[in-house]
Amino acid sequence: MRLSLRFIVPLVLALGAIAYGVAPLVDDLTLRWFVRDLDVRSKLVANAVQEPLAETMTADLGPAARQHRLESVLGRIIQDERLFAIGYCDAGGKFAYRTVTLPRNIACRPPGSPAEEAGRVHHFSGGSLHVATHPMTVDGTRMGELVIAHDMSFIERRSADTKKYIFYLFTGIGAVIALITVVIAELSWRGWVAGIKALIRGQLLAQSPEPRAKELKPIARDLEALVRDLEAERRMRDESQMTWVPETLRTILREDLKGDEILIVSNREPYIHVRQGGRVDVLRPASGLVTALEPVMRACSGTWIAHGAGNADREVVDQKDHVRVPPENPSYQIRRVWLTKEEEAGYYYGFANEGLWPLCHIAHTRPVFRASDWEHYRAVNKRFADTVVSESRTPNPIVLVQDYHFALLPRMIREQLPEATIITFWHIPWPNPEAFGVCPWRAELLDGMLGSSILGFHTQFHCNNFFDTADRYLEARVDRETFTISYGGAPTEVHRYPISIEWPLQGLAGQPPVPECRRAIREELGLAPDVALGVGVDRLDYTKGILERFAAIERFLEMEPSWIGRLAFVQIAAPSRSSIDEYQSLDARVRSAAQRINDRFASPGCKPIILKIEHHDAGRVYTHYRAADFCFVSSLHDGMNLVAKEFVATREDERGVLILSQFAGAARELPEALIVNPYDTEQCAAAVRDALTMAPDEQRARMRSMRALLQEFNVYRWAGRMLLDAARMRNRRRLATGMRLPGTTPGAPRT
Ligand code: GDG
Repeated sequence: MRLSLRFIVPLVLALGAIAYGVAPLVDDLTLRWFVRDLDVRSKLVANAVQEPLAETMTADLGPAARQHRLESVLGRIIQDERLFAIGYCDAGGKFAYRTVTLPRNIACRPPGSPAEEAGRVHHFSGGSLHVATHPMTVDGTRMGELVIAHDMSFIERRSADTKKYIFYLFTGIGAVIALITVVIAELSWRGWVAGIKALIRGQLLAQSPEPRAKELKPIARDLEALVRDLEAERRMRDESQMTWVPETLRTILREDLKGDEILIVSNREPYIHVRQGGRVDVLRPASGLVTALEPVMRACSGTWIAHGAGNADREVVDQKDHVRVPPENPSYQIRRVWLTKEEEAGYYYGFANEGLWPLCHIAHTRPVFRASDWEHYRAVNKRFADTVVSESRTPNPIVLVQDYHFALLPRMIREQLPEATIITFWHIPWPNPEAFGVCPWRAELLDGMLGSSILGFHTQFHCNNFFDTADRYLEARVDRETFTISYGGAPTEVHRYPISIEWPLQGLAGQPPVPECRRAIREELGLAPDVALGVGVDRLDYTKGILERFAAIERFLEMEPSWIGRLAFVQIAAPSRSSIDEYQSLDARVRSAAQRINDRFASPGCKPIILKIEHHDAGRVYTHYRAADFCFVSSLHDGMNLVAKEFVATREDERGVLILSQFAGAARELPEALIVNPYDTEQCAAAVRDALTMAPDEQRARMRSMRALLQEFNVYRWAGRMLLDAARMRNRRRLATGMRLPGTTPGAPRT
């Protein structure tokens, strides 16, 4: 049905019903008014004839003369056009006179009948008459009764007219109301349709225009949620259908990003040149980040900007500090940024690693904030921002900023390249607002990070903490529904991108079979073939909970002395940030704890703790994973923890048990591990016992499930999801700048 008819038809029906109900009421009312009028009129007539009639009836006249006079008196009155008939009843109750028009069935009332107050209505085939009787008295003596009949046809005519007018009135009112309604409805409808269209387009283009009509606000909210859900669903479906290999990233770059320029900024470089003896070697630091992002770089021939930290780095760069890598097949370039010793001490060791690292990890190590470190941090961030700008060939590159070393960088880049798509990934946890709030430069850090287009954390928990922190310390609009924070007008999307490892692990290719690894490592460590082996692999860092892990092993051996001499735990601890006091102290404490436990529980040929504080190459690390019966990850706090994932990935035999701290991001993805609280020594010791006694079938079931997850969510998917989100943003921007939306401001959304 047409929109206007939808309003008119019910209106007409309602008005018709009202008119139908009102007409008889009005009719009845007017009839009563008229009857009352006729009563009064009859009384007037009766009063008017009272005197002549009394004279006639009392005069000394013969019957014929009296009759004649009576006719003359009453005949005059009957000339009134409304007065239809008249009669006079004598004292005996008989008509002494009646006009011929008085219907026969109207008779005189019996003598002595009480006087009538009002007339009666008589209905005849030809119409209705109002008949009133009035007693005629002379000197108080009742002589007879006057019967006066009024024609009521005029009332019926008027009643018909009234009905007609009521009909016209309602028709008129109906027409006017219908017209106004239809015009308003039509205008509102058009407004709503235009508003909804703008909303839909705004949503699809991430413009989120404020609906002009207030009544569209609830629709806008629902629509926003719907579009978001649909988009997330579609993304998830598309992502699951893709096979995540390096080639997939290349396809995304080619098809979704249309070959846009990509720059990566990280503190650590993907290749380090070091002079060893007389020759320059190229080292590739074992890092998940490099594994994930290198295929991106190789595919787009982009530029990776990093601190040139190798002692031969300067020797191999060109005049613009570029070096092409990978050495065997150069396909992208590193742009090295040089830092003085003071800058490195202030920016890297100082503010980043003595300030931000303990600030973001709840590991009960006090952060140290020095104004001089902060100055270096700011200056180095600025240097990197300027480098990004100078390296950028286009006004809108995609810049992938890595980690807590560069919190200020996004805003600094944004100021110089407002069109850039800046994706910042924060590899470490984000604490709650109270913990973060102790930083003297908290607002500056938040402001810097919110220069990003997209801000990524490993877990939703860290994203939520970031929302709370921004909400607490900035005048920002935090929208948890759309995962955006608007600060200074432009929104930053905050999303969860759990990092992962490559699948399958390339390093596995050269690995001997698991039984061979078990045999080789035990032999190497001087252990009997049947000694159970646990493994821990970490940078030597206080957040990794190495001391808590040792305490658990110690407690386990106290609880289960039968395992003394049958269990060894090998801890690989790569030296890290060793110029920082806290790390030196940790080194000493770890060594002494290992010594103490070994002193207590060592037996011939089996030390319970085998501590290897040195860097191992990746292959050696994997062999240890494969040789172990369990892997113990006891981080006090960890963004993700790749060791847990690597251990699972190396166990194609589907054996081995993972003990995993509940405070590592990985615990959210790997619930099949034995999840522990590293602060709870008893619980951790019990987990060691459970791991050592777990039936092979259970080990297999748990491993299989964890391996399936890692296969599906590998590191290429981690990088790919960020690139796809960048592509989605850029696409929206292109559409938005291509077609200006009604109701949107000319300030384009940030991408
Ligand atoms: C940060 C976050 C997040 C360790 N020792 C050696 C060695 N490793 C390798 C491991 C693993 C990597 O280092 C350590 O990665 P984690 O994830 O465990 O920890 P962080 O270094 O603290 O990394 C963390 C990560 O960023 C990624 O976002 O998961 O939460 O803190 O790959 O195998 N590798 C070699 N020799 C060693 O001695 N080759």
